[in-house]
Amino acid sequence: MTMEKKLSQLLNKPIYDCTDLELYNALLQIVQDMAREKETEDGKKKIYYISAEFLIGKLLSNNMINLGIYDEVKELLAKNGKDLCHIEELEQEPSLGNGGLGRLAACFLDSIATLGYTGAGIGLNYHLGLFKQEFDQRLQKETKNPWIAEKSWLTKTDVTYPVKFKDFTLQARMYEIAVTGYHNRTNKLHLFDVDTVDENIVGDGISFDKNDIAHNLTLFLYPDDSDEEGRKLRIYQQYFMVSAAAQMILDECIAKGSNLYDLNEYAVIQINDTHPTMVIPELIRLLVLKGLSVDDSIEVVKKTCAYTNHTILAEALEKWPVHYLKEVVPQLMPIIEILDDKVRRQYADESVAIIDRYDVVHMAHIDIHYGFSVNGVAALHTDILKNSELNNFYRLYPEKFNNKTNGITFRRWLLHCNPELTQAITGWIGNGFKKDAMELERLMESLDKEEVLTRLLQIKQDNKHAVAEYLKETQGLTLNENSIFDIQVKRLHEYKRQQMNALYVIYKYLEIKKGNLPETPITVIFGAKAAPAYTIAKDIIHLILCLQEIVNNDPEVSPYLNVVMVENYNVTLAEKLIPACDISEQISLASKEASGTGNMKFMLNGAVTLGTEDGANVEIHELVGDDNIYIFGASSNEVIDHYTNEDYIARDYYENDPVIHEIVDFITGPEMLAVGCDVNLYRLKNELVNKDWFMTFLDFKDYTAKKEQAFADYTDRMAWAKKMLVNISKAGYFSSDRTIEEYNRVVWKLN
Ligand code: 26V
Repeated sequence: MTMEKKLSQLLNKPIYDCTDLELYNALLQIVQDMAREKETEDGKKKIYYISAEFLIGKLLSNNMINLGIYDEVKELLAKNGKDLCHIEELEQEPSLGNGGLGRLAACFLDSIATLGYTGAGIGLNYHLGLFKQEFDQRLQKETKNPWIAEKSWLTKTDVTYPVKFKDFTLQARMYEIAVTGYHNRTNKLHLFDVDTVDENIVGDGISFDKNDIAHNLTLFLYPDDSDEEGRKLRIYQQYFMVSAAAQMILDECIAKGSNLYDLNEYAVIQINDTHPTMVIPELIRLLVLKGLSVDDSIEVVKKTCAYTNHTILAEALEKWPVHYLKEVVPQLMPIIEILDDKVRRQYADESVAIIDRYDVVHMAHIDIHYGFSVNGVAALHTDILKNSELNNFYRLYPEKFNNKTNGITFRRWLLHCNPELTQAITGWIGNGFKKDAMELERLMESLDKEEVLTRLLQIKQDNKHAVAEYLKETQGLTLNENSIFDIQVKRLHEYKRQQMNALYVIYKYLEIKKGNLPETPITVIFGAKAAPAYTIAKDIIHLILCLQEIVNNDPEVSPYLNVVMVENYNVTLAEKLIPACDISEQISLASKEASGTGNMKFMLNGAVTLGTEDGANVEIHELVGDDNIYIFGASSNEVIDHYTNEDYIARDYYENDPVIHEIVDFITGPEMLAVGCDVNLYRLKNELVNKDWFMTFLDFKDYTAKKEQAFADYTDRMAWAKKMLVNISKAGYFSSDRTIEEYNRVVWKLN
């Protein structure tokens, strides 16, 4: 049946008479039916990717691309006076993730299905997700972010598992979202939920009773953990997720014929950071209940679980006090004690123990001792894990450590978000790159073709226009389409150094005031959410919003410099901003950004990176060469030495460098205090001058110099277009298909 017939049959009227919502609902159903047809019998061994986050983004267009009906539907709608873009606007973005780790999980699910592997994602069905960000008086306010509509991608199932906590038991109900592969099979994302969850218990903003577990369990992703109830709620969530997951996995494997001793021939479990770590003791507990000895259970689980580390930040490596676990999931403590006891018998080194002398459980240590693989997410990150952060473990188990440099799905981050570029590339090198991203290298042959370079510049201009229109319409923001788009979008964290970019804005503002005008106008664009309890991060947002007010309203400055902070940065906004970007800001303090994946998305869309030698920037640098990236700042080794020697003194920079002094004083100067809040601005200045744990001043001078260089180079449009083309053509390595093939070859070994 033609698509036209399918649609009009479902809707019972001609397409041109339908509302966008009717069309959205009909397309949802058609896509779901088509996706279901591509569900295939599971292979013997299956990869279970367990993660607290799956930042999947809107699904309609991506699913249509993967099912091969996107162009047909778009044209059909256009023929009937309907715009697919408007229909897409009706879809709510599921807010099931926070940042890179969650988006990575979503890209991986796409690649697992695209490569035809038997696999599933397992997570939680947060009703209000990560909070929605609103700006009020130039401060971040958090509100709830509901996304589940009456008709959505989520399918309720009859499958439930009991999850027992100390004083009560909850039923975990399984929901499913279809994961379509590109011209391949459909897999599933399983999201567990409790029927009793109640959105009405949420009061002001995102506040709610943290003790009311039956009603709050799956309301929010990362509920505030600044108090004990909040931390225990995280444990409730984590155990709920992994207990349901473990029961489901065992059921599936038994149904396929496993005798449980051979579990690893049927299942491999990838533990995405430490949030799902309790799946290890939980599986052991369940195997023992099914009759295996404790020792056998441990050996089986050891062969089945693999762990990915996504950060070296100490505060993100989870540690739970024994008494919390005893109050929430007492049944796990005897197992964790056995696991600790075995480690202690084998290794005298206190630093690798699971339960430390303060009675705190180190979750990552469970993963490393009782999993068969430990991987970092970029070459430098894995080296740092091996040589410093986890060196004590690396010396015990060198064979477990491996690197898997992150990747991104090109379906979403090129085909969907940048159709004009996709079409142009297809014209230049054919369709092959859509299945084999390495074919993009063939674009290198066009480096001297003027028509290719001019077209690239035109596409960038069109994408700037598109995002400018969108932001005008949705957020009332005005962007200068003829300026350089310099973009930093990512979670807000001091190590990512949005504050350094903001200091540059002050520097440039003062320069323009002095009469030093840039040749091409510049728009510095930010997008970031700060964790609700992270005070300094919220102060940095305040700083940026105040600068936006001052700079954009100063008639002497605004023709040359603008600051834009988009509200509620999410996947949907990323898809619009990334194709329009000229300069991709990847300026983390070297050693701190495990990989970054935004850096890959920007590169693929023809932006040039301005960054430190950190995370995957190192690999981008190697691929594109010195001329096609702007690298600055201290190396990771230098930074690590500064931490070891405790010799970075921020105040010395402030006192000895007149440029830094003037810029930092501006933060609490009269212009800022006229629009900002003195408590926040003084606190931030004080933090920078007296602490600056992430060494903003260390790299500031070099950053400014390289940024100025990039802006100057931008004026030679043809030379710049060549840099863009080199970046696009070398991006193939960062396809998540490559990453997933490596996971499979080295870790999962699916048959
Ligand atoms: C951060 C936060 C902040 C908000 C409160 C809760 C919470 C929990 C965990 C984390 C850290 C999660 C680790 C993470 O997201 N790492 C990122 O993983 C990406 C994918 O591997 C990688 O590209 C990024 O460099 C890394 O920061």
